[in-house]
Amino acid sequence: AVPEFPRPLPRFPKEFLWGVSTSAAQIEGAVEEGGRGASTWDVFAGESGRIKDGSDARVATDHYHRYPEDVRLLKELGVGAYRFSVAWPRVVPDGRGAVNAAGLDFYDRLVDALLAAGIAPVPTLFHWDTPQVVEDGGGWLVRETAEWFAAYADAVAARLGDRVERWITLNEPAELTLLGYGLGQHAPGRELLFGALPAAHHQLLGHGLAVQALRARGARSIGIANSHGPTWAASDAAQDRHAADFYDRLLNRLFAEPVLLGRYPDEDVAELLPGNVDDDLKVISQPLDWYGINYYQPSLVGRPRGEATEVGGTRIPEGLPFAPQDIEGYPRTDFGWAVVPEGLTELLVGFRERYGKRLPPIVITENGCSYEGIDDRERIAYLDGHLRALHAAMAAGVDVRGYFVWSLLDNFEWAEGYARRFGLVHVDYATLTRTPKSSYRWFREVLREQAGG
Ligand code: GBH
Repeated sequence: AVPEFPRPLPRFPKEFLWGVSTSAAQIEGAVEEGGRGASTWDVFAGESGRIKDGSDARVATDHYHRYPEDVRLLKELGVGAYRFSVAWPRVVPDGRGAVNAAGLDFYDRLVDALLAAGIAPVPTLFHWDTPQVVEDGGGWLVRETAEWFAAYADAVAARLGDRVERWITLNEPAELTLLGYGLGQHAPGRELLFGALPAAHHQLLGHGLAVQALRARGARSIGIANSHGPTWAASDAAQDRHAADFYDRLLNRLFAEPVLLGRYPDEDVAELLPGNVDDDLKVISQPLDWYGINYYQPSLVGRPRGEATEVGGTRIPEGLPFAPQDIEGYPRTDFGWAVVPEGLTELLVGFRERYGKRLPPIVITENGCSYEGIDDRERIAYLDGHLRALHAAMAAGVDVRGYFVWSLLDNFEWAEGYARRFGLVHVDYATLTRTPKSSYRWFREVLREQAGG
């Protein structure tokens, strides 16, 4: 039976792009097949104590072998687009140099299967799975990595560019910088605190160089997927507002402004960056066709408390100039993240106010939640609320062209392992059986309704 709608959603524009998202390291498995090289996540998950449930992503959902079934699930669902990521270590196992044709063959088959199902492929070129050899050479802390990334982007575009229309360069460079290089809770497990900032700059430079490589191959629709959320100060006190402003500059504006405005948000941060960044900012700020936003929840931030804290699964050490706090007074997902749909309206309206004409059309490239169970009414409520909030932003004049649910499938949720389930489709990890959840049937109805007259 189709779960009931709380009430019908408002109508979105006819040409609005509806989709779902995944990423390679979280679903593919088959880490030693088809000539794939090791990624930082293979190595990181192999170290004891890194992944909370002791798991790794060697098999994950086995999408590498089961992609025909997953494409059938997408087709049944009725999405117009599917956002997946291409694994750099599958395509260029040594990070630079020789292209592995067998690795590209996999994405070639996937793209053809999607097109045959009437679904637009939307590849992301980098969703955190750096080739380990690149990491061994300094990873995103060094400039060369941006250049190698662009060479890899060129190889992917050369192979898929005749069939792929829309491209995404990076996924959430903020998270890789903070969690991977700053706090060590994601691969590559470095704990450099503010010493992580060169990784932000080099990812952004990699984005700009990849845009150039894609353009040279004729790409006409390119975006980035940045994570953003409104930042709320814990109180009106100056110290809390100052801390929240710092957090906002570090996690939102540091990644939006180089791309949209061609500058870093402030001098303090620019001083921590390598060398003279002015020429790089010209590369980073090349015009995009659209700007992707991954939205999960706002951040509530106050002054430092002189002790480590844990928020939403992230351990924040003491000594930082801010302290994120739990948001009270809203429902929570089973990850502990507050459910705040109106935060999405606030975010989008705020983006338009701040960036005005410099802001290209927006696509919500991820939005979703973690809940247990196959009859997942909470996920329906979450998505329903966020789609209404998105519509409200559009009604207020924000130009939004698409919306992608994270995620099609339950998958490897990074440091959480398999404990957090974000899928519209349940995966039984013992048998790899896929079972559509109530939210899948609900979303299918939404898509039908939106497509109908
Ligand atoms: C995305 O990251 C990833 O792109 C995707 O791979 C992942 O599976 C998915 O989301 C679900 O996690 O204010 O301290 O509570 C999401 C990154 C993590 C960004 C939580 C906001 C809030 C930190 N988000 N974070 S806190």
